[in-house]
Amino acid sequence: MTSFTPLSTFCLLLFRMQRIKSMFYHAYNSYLDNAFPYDELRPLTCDGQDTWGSFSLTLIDALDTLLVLGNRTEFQRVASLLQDTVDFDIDVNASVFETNIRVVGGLLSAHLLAGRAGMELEPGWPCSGPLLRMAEDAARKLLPAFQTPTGMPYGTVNLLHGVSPTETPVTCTAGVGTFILEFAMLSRLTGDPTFENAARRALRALWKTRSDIGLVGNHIDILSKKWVAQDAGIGAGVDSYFEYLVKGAIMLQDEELLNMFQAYDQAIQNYTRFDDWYLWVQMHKGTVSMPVFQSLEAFWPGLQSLLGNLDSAVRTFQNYYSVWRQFGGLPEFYSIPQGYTVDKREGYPLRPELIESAMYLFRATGDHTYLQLGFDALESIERIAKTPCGYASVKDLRDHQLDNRMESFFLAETIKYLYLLFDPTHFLHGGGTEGDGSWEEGGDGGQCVLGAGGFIFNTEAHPLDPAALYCCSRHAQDHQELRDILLSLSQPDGRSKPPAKQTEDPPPNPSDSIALKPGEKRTPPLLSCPVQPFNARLSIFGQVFTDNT
Ligand code: DMJ
Repeated sequence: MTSFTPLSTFCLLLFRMQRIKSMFYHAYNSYLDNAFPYDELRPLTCDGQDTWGSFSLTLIDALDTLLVLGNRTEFQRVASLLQDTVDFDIDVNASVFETNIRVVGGLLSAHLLAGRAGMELEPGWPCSGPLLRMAEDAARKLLPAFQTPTGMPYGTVNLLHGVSPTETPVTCTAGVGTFILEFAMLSRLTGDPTFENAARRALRALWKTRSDIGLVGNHIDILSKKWVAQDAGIGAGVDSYFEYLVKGAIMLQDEELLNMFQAYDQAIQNYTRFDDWYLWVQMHKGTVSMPVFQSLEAFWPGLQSLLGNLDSAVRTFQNYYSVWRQFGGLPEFYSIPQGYTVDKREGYPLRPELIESAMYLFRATGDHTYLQLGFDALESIERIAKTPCGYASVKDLRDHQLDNRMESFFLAETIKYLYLLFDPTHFLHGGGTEGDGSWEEGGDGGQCVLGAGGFIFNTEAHPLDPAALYCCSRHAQDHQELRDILLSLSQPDGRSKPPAKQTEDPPPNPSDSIALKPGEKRTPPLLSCPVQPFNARLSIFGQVFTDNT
């Protein structure tokens, strides 16, 4: 497709890429001027606030977007600034899910792109480096959440003290199953298998809880393994679990993950699909509990295209695009039978999912419908959400009221996917074996070829390079050999013992499950999950999420 792009289309694409750059810098500069070091910009009051932690989240999340837009000098400046200013040793209750996808994912991706960004690389990169150490540091803070009898993590962890004894054991499905990409990459780069093992243990435990008809619900008690919210669907609370099974299978060439997804997909197609929409159904009976489309579901056509299910992906995309055209954005919830928004769910917080699907489908089909969606999105966001100080979440798509919030995913994902949609030759689309397509340096023996096989985007649009997994395998082997030697030296008879076999479900020490010391002051944390607070009582009536008024 790219070699035959007519000149007029080419110029149009270039023009749109420029506009997206301007959008990015309008928001980014405003964040730096008015909100840094807080997590997020408040675009109506032109100041900042901490939201998901207290780690300059927007800057971490936006770091790789700088490189995507070609700004190597600012990438270098910010990478150094973050190393000097961000500290994860803080007494903050953080979402395990959000910290992983935004912070660990953002730092890992920036680490892997550091060579291309012209950063000075330390010997051993990409198997070592300051951004990798930061990612590892952040991920280590999350590990106490995984020390549970089931291996499924708590939703919230205190970065300094670990999991509070009063922490709720109820978390959403995505909060259990969205770790394998970042944790496996971390383990393979650093040679420490702890992260990947934790993610796999959680995935296997979750898999065992599926219903007889092969579906999972929305919120689970990670201690009792009981489903607390039994609505099964592909949207809020579940979405990235399925995404990580597919992308994990691709990135790690892992059949177990693919088999899991395919079994789920069969049940999803059987029970939840209706006219190429996906409804919410009761996980044990398969009866419809909510005939609603949620904006978070719009990632699904993109995921289907990764699996080659193009026909179905195209039809579902058309359904979702019709909702976009109706409102000039995607409302959080859309009632399919009524063809209208759902009460209290009329907002559009500038989410990326439909644009993300458009990017994949444009690459797969070359159909200009997807460029049109990108153009519509660009125009809508400029018209409805732009403020003198950034871009604001739309509180209500019917009257264009705004909220004083700019989520970090706007710069990490929405802008990035828009730009990549309009730049079909971007290095992140992969396929390059020369020039800009690959990057050769570092790794064990200096034979690391990065970027030649494409990238896998984590659920926050942070590109991960599957080729890097192989750069550090010798490094990991050396680590293992060193560990074995140290172990053998510590044996009384000096003889080496064979390394202990990794069990699938290692029983944790119960005292490890809570890292806070008795008597310490704790704030009862909110139920935490990717999207919104959850109220089990309302879920019984088929309204999965609480009214946030
Ligand atoms: C992002 O943080 C991630 O894409 C997550 O998987 C879902 N929610 C937001 C974007 O909508």
